[in-house]
Amino acid sequence: MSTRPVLRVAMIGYGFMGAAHSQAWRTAPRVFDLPADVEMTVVVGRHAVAVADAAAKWGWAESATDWREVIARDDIEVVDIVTPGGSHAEIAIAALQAGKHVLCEKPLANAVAEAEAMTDAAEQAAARGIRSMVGFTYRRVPAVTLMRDLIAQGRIGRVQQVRASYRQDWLVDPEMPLGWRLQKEHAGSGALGDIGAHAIDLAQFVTGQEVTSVSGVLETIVSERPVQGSGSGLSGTAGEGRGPVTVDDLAIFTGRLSSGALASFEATRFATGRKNALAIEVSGDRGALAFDFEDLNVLQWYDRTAPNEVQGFTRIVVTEPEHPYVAAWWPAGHMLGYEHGFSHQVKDLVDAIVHGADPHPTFAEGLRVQRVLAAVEESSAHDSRWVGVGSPAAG
Ligand code: SOE
Repeated sequence: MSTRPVLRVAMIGYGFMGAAHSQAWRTAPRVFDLPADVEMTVVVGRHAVAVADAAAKWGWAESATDWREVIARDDIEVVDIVTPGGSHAEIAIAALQAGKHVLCEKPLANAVAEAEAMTDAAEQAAARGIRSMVGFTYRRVPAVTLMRDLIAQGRIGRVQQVRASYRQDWLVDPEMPLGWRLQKEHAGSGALGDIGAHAIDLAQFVTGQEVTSVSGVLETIVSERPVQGSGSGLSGTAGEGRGPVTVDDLAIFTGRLSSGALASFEATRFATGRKNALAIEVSGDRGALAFDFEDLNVLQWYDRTAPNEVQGFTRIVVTEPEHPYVAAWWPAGHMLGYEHGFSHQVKDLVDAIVHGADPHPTFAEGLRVQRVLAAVEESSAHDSRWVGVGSPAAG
C-alpha cells in the first residue's frame, strides 16, 4: 500500500492570479517528481455561477461560495489565497488557525499591522508543523534564482549599487476602468504595493540584504476613472459614471541596503510601451548582473576580471539543465514563460510541506516588504524625507 502523502488544495479567489495558480497546481505534479500527490479539491468565490465555471475550466473538482466553510473542512490540507490584498489577513489567519498550510499572494497584506498579525499566526502555526509562504513568484524565474546564486558565490564581488524597476503601461489610457487595484480599501496601495513589492522582494532576494531606509515619492497621474461595469481586475469594461482613484499610479524611491549600498526603485503603470518590465541590475566591484522579465530566459553577466579586450556583458540563456528548475522542463533553448514561476512555487511549497521545512518567502519576509512599502508612503507624505524601515512612524 502506498504511503505517499496527499495534499488537497482549496483556492480562495479566481481572478487573474487564480488562473495562474490553477495552471501551476495542475502542471507542477506532472513535471516535477513531487513527494506528495496534489488534488485540486475546491475553488471558492462569491459568485456561484462564475466560480463554478472557473472550477470546470481550470480543473477543480468542486466550487463553493463560503471560504469559512471550506477552511473548516477536514479534507483540505492547503489553502491558496488569491484574493485582493484587503482580505488576505482574515483568510490566512483563519486558515492557519484551522491547521492548513497557506500560500498567500503578494503583497502579504494591505497594512503593516495586518502583516504582523499574519506573521504571528504563521509562526505559531509553524510550531505545529503548519507551513506558510508568500507568492513572490518572480524569485522562481530560473534567471533570477541563478542571479541570486551567482551573487552569493561572489561572482560580482561586493555589491555597490542596485537598480530595480517594475514598469507597466496599462493605465496610460485614462478610460481604463476603476478596478479593485485602483481602490485603496481593496489594494492598500497602487503601483507601489502591486508591482513595487516585487521589485523590493527581488532586490532583497538577489543581494541577500534588506532595505533599511527609504526616501520616495508617490504620484497619481489620472485621479478619476470610469467605474467598472462587467469583469474585474485587469480585464473589466467601463460602467456608468466615474470615481476617484485612491492609490498611486507610480512610485519612485531610493533605498539604503543593510551593507550601506544604495538601491533605486521605480514602480509604474505609466511607462508607455513597457508591458511587464520587471528589471534588476546589480553592480559589484568584480562585475555586474542584469535581468529584465521582458526577456525572461536571459541573464546578463559582466565579468570585470576578464581581460579588457573581451570584456562585455555576456548573454546567458538560462535554459540549461544545470540551471535552477530547468532540468524538469524542455531541452536547452526551448524557452520558459510567465507561468513556469508559478509551477516552481508549487514545487517548492510541496517539497517544504512534506519535508517539514519553512518555504521561502516566509510571512516574515512578506512583512519585511510590507514595512518597506509603509516607509515609502510615510516618506512621500513628508516631502520625501528619509524614513527607517520598521520605524514607528512607518507602522
Ligand atoms: C498587475 O499589475 C499584475 O498582475 C500584478 O498584480 C502582478 O503581481 C504582476 O506579476 C503582474 O501585474
